[in-house]
Amino acid sequence: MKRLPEDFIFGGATAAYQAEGATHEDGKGRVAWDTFLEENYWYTAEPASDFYHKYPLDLQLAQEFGVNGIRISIAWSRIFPTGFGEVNQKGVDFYHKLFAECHKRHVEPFVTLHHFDTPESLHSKGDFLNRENIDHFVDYAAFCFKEFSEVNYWTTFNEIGPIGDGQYLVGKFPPGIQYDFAKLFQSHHNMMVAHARAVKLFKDSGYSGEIGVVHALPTKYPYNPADPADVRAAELEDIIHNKFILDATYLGDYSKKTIEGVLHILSVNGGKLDLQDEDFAVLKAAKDLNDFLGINYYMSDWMRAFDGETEITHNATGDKGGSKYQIKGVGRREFDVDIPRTDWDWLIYPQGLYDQIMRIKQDYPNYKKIYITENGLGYKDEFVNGTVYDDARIDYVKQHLSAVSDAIHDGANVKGYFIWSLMDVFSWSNGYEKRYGLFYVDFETQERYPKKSAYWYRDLAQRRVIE
Ligand code: BGP
Repeated sequence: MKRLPEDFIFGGATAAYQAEGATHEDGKGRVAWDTFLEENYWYTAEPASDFYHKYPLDLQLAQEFGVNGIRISIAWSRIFPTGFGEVNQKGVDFYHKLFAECHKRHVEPFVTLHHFDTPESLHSKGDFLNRENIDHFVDYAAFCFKEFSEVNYWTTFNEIGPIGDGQYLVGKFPPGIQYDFAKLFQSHHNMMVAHARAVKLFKDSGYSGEIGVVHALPTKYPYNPADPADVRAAELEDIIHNKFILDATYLGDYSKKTIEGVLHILSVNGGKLDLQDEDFAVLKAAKDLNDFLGINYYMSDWMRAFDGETEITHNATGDKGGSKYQIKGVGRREFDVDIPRTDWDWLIYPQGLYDQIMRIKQDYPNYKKIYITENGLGYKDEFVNGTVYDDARIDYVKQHLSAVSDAIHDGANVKGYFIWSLMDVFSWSNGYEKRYGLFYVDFETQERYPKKSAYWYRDLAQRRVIE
């Protein structure tokens, strides 16, 4: 039996674009995803979970089921429809009402400024590859810090890593570019500079509350730990997805090992980076100011050395075995390992969460606090008798919370856990069939139904005991 700390947050996570719907309502500006989904996928962000209208019900359910924290993101294009300039008051009013409802229900809002949804007008000019975007983001952040003084926990970005990965490596996010490592690292870098500038501004302005960043941190292991080539493959893959952005966050610089790995990847795959001296001054000024790190953790990967041609196939449909990931001079993911995996080929490995938390503690001792800001099981839920008997999800969460509890026991400062997701939402590149919620959403009627996991989570939040 393991017990979680008294002040632990048992949260649920959402994101504006995946939950709100109402993409054309009350003056919201377009985002790049609107067009990208229309052109490339079989679904759109309508109706999503209609959180724009249903949020009072979702927060009521959260309160009733013991959920005392919620991750919410602000849609940048509801506040500034074209990314900057004139403010859309209706968007501002919506978020004031939403945060008031959170407080009324004693569900603490953890608010993210950017969760994949750059306004289309800015995205089409290069998104964060264009340094002007950094200024626009910081202006938008400054507006929000001042306007929404009722928010106590701010996150600048959700998952800088997967944005670079989705936009420029796998190509499953707009603008759908593949295998471009220079763009990937440049996007990581420029977004980290934007993060650092926003954090510095928040602290210099003397706002109360806390600020941090949410990184997705999939743990990377060598397929054969005794083979130095596999060890190297895991290291390089870790640099791409984790170490580069962690170094920027907590060192304000890239370690020798990191930069050497990046240069190797670029020498094999082509491309050059634009890293300016003043960027490092900005990163350094913010490196000790992060109040917390949010970790999104779903899976680990096992890497083998690989020198053939780069090829990545994204499994969007949940047909197990449909994934391929091999990068020249980096490595390839081995899916045929003795580890359970989801229908979307995500390898379920709770120990990876423990290892990742302990890695932060050891390699970046200036971290102050960690929240697990996303973790959960994507599943083709079966709706029977007005509910879902999602024992697999309960088991998944239990195992990961157990790993969190072990990390706390071993000295890591972890203060909360947000299940992805509070209610069902749609998945960016997998659609409405991949569900994660504690509450089942009938996307036609927008009715909510507590799943078995919701009752289990309520009991867990009450007793704080993992059995
Ligand atoms: C994270 C995102 C979330 C959510 C989650 C599940 O990367 O922050 O927005 O989508 O992953 O991923 P997916 O929807 O691809 O299954």
